[in-house]
Amino acid sequence: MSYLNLGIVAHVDAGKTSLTERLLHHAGVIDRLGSVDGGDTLTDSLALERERGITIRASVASFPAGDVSVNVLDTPGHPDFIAEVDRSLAVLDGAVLVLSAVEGVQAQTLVLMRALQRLRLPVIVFVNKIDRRGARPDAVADAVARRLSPDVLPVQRVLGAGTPAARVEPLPDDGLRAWLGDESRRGAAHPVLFGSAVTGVGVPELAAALGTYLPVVSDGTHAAAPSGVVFAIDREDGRKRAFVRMREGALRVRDRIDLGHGRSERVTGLRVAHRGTLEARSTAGAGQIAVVQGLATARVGDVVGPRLPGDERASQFPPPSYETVVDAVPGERGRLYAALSELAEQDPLIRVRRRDEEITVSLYGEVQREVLAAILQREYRVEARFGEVRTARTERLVGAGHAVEIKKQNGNEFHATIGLRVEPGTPGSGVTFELECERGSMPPAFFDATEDTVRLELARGPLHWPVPDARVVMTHSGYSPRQSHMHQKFNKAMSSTGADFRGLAPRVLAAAVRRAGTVVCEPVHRFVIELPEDTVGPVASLVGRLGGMPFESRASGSGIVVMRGEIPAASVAALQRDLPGLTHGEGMCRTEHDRFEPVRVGVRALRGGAAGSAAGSTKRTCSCCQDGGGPGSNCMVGVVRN
Ligand SMILES: Nc1nc2c(ncn2[C@@H]2O[C@H](COP(=O)(O)OP(=O)(O)OP(=O)(O)O)[C@@H](O)[C@H]2O)c(=O)[nH]1
Ligand SMILES: [Mg+2]
Repeated sequence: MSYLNLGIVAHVDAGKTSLTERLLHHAGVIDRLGSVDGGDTLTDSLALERERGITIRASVASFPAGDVSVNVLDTPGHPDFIAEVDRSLAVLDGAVLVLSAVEGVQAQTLVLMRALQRLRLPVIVFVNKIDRRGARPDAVADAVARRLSPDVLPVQRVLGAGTPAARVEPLPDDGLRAWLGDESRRGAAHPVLFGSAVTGVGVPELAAALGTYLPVVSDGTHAAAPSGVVFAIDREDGRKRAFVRMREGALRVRDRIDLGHGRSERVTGLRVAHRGTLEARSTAGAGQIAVVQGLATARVGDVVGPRLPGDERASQFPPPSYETVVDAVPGERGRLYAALSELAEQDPLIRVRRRDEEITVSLYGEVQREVLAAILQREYRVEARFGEVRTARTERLVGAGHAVEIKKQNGNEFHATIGLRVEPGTPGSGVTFELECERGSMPPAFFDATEDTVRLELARGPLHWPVPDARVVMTHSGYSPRQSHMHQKFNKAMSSTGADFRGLAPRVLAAAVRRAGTVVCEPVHRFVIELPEDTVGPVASLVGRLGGMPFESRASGSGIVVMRGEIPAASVAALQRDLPGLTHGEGMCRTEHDRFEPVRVGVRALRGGAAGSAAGSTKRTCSCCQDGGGPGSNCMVGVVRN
């Protein structure tokens, strides 16, 4: 058997779910054609998706196309749910990039095409909605060639565009078709097809094109050890399920599999996507999507069994730039935290932090927040109250700092000696913990207690934002061995316990961090704006007013200018809001997280240079920070120094 794992990707509302429904109907997998507007498609199955008419979770269905079994992943188009697309991209053999023949190339179309190109994934471009009034299939095909990739070739033309009678006709094969097949299967060129997910025109042709222009995987030998990648986690009746794209070998019920990091689990149930449903099977082979039960510790991104080249891949999209505080009625906070942690397990790009009574979640935007609130209420029966969405800031160490406390000296009431030196870590390096003292000088449990506490405490720096990157070195250690008075039991008052190290470490760390000093950083986005030539001046001054900086504006022909630059993430919403008014509705902007940069006081101007940060240039002492600062205060920047 041959398989094709196919992603349907596009800007929001281009028609991915409608097209998926059509493909399933055409293949005879569903008898009755559902519609997004009627809220009864197969792949938008969540109640929330049906009510809102948008896709929130990627979902899998399977249909036959010739002798190929296609697993289709219908993905969300709204940028707040980009993490779903990211996870799907990890397991695809090819994609259909859908455009609307009316709206043409849109912001998310460009973002997605770039990610597909980086991954060298074969792509068929499908120009949908040719029946809708205002459809301009030829102009859209030109825009695809100009803005997405010059290596595209339309293989059809459209007759009667913009009317319900619109139809497609194959272009004569001028000898290029065989070449296009080869190039397309290796991701180097892309055919352009047309159609309508509403009238069904062009859908049989698209189904037939899948096997021609996209590579298929044959399930090959079952002799190899089973190997695959976990790309999604969800729960069914409270039981965790892992979605695994099989790469090699065959996975069987009752197999014990290695998930890495010393985790070994037994498969207790197995299903595969088969036609419109998930069907119980005893094995799943290469190319199939297996829904596996029993993997209690599985996480998205885990490699099941032996690692193969390409299994480990970085996220194609930047982390969320926003966050919000979440609260529940007293007594429900524990349940709220448990629910959020479960949701974060399904979506690794959501980070949940808890300090004292405050729970914070990171987010891509407002729509994601609304959806999260609805999921908490319906699936977990927790009434969550969300604060305002604000940019997720971080603290960066400015220099090195050192602090030591010796047991039972100078007011140290703990049976523990801890010395810690902190130094700035390179952005993105995370927290590292090293020992400069002898590992054998103390029971390992006390080192572990110190390290765990350090990591926990760095989740909130002195200005209350997380310190994501730091090198922490333990320079001093000491403990009181187990002892007791004659004929008495172990005496806690005389001997060290883990609690002594957990109690002392926050104090030593805080002193070291205070000496090092921290600066508050905010996410900065890179932007690309396409706009009419006569609107460059007003748009450049809008960008400046919002604290951003245009770096270059380049004419790209036909009166369109491409402006590049950077802007604080906090201003992106205002830029998106004001752009249409300044550009006769024609301006199009996409932004992408670039880096964290120290927040400026007063003038929110960024440096004129390219990427890179200059923490040193923004060092200021701010009295309000020393009083606490952080979220909720008016403070924009703070360096706390002893
Ligand atoms: N006229 C016309 N309307 C279409 C066509 N395809 C989809 N639509 C309509 O466009 C709207 C969005 O369709 P969806 O299929 O939900 O689009 P989507 O890309 O899945 O949207 P998200 O998943 O939310 O990103 C619905 O109202 C559809 O009925 C088409 O070919 N022609
Ligand atoms: Mg959809």
